[in-house]
Amino acid sequence: MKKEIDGILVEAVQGDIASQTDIEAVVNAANAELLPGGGVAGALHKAAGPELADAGAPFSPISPGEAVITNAFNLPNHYVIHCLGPVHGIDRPEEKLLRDCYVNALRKAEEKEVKSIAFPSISTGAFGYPLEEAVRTALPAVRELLGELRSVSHIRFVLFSKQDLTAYERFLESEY
Ligand code: AR6
Repeated sequence: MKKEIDGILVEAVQGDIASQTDIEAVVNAANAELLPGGGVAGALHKAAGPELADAGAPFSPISPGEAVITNAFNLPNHYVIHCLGPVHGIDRPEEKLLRDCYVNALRKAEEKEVKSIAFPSISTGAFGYPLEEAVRTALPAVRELLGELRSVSHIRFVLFSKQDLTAYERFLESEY
């Protein structure tokens, strides 16, 4: 589904974050070392090639809530914005740390004058954050920044499963 808010296109789709050919910056649900892993990080590093880990090395390790930006190498995008989400039940305060990921990723995108950005559902895989709770943090965090964005005019949430997409769509329809 798509919505236009404050002149910004906000959409949620089901898909693979490594295949967003029309998007300038993709967000990685990274590990602290900015190395290949499973899930989103695995898919992005595999598609980008080994240069992505080399580009992340000078920033490593990053802290929960932090975002750093690198080139995207063989991905069909210009940039990867690497965010370390909180591990559910361990990194606290987890809601703030998850929120920081989205806010800091958008700030990095604005610094590079990025026009379009795609987010995966940070922390809701290996890091165990319940999807419904993550939706109620991620979507308001982005919503509150929309009015401040000068460069970003297209925000896409890329969900791996139909069930996750439905949760995003419900929130976008009723609360946005
Ligand atoms: N495209 C879009 N979404 C995906 C993809 C994909 N290719 N693959 C998985 N998802 P996760 P986290 C969904 O585990 O919880 C890594 O090993 C997945 O179903 O990628 O932040 C890193 O190295 C889930 O809904 O990220 C870290 O150690 C969501 O993306 C750790 O996992 C996030 O799942 C980060 O864990």
